[in-house]
Amino acid sequence: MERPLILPSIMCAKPWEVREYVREFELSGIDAIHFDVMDGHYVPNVMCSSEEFHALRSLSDMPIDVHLMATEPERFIDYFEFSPGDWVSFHPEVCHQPYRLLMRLREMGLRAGYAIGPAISCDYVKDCLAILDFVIVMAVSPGFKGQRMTPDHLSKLARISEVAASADHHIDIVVDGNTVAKNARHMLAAGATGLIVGTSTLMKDGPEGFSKSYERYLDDLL
Ligand code: S6P
Ligand code: MG
Repeated sequence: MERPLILPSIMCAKPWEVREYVREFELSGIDAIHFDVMDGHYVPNVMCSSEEFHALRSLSDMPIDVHLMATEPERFIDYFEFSPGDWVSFHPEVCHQPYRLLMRLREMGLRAGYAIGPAISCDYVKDCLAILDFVIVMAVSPGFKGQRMTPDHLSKLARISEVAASADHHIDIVVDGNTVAKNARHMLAAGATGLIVGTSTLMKDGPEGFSKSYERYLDDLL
């Protein structure tokens, strides 16, 4: 089995741990830093501003994966100075013109994705297959770290993976939420190609343990 993409979720770091975590991420060779923007409207929580995004960028050139948990995500794009190769995803059901926004992100040289929450139709993926670079499939309701995988997540993930596999280009399927090894094995079997890791896995013990836990986690999965 191929190594899955690993994307640590920076909202799971305490502010004073961010610098050291970033150093650990670089040593470990993770694939992108997951950055959760929460607007207090689409989700009942507020997290990760554009200022914090720019501070993070000043620490590292690694790609940043911006997950916009925001109503009308199109209004947020201009606040971020993205770099080519960054990832940006949004929840299509709260975007007025999701197709147009995906196209715009791609034209900006970014990887464009949907984030699909529980209870949100897989048809969003089907209808934009030609222009999606990745899909974040949420194993939890968006808004908080430290939640449990929903009981029907794996079957939904399998349905989305099957749809994505019918595209004529590669679409990454990345799971967000509660990706502990015992869940992640099933997630990979259901077609996931990437895992967002947070408090339930590699970021529960602080930055010191990250690289070791990262290796152990991959050994457990492969
Ligand atoms: C949740 C957010 C996520 C979390 C991540 C936390 O709304 O989109 O990216 O940060 O899921 O991971 P964990 O291991 O605490 O579930
Ligand atoms: Mg997220």
